[in-house]
Amino acid sequence: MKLFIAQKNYSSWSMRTWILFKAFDLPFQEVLMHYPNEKKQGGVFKEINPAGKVPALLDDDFLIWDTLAIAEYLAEKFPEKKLWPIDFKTRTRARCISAEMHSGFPYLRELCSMNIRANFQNIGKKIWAENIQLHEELTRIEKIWLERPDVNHFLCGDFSIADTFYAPIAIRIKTYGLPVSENTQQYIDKILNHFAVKAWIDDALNDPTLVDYYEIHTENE
Ligand SMILES: N[C@@H](CCC(=O)N[C@@H](CS)C(=O)NCC(=O)O)C(=O)O
Repeated sequence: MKLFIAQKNYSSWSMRTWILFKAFDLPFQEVLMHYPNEKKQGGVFKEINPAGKVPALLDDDFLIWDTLAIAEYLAEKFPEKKLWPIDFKTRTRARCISAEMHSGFPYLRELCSMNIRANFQNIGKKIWAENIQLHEELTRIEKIWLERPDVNHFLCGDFSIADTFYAPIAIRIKTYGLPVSENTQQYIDKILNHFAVKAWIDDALNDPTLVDYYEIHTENE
């Protein structure tokens, strides 16, 4: 299977799928695409996916696009790996919170775009002070994380697809220095220390390529 992703420093949707492959030791070949130098509307990766987005997965000649659909495809293709929790209701909850991430939190996504190499503490304070909607979204995320079975567990017990959906949020909270509870910080530490997440972060830190429009905050720090 070929997994098409974009630069690891910036591409949070690519990250979700990539760490899923790594965490569950699924076989894949990574194909790194590059964001164009200028921001364009309408999906820039049309040569690999008619929807123009990454991640996209090619299994022989069968294309699967969109993070949630890829996660479901992998869960069905490798049932023995248990990518979703085994228990029916826990699995349903994992699907609910993954879907909520997939379709929600527009302010956090827009205002605090992922940039793993960066340290945007100052700009983060400004963004936090000026955007009440961000407070509401972070409160909701903290509630989801607080509801994990135990402080030492992942979101639905063992590491699952749900954790891959929230891993880039942990990175954003760190990069922008967003204020969170001790319990939230414990989840952030746990997810950022997962071997698959660490592997992605290491690759991002070692990638020198810059995408100017994702570095917009750098000028203001
Ligand atoms: N709903 C899609 C979103 C994917 C997405 O927005 N990917 C970004 C990279 S993180 C992308 O391809 N951006 C390029 C563009 O929109 O032109 C998914 O879940 O996979």
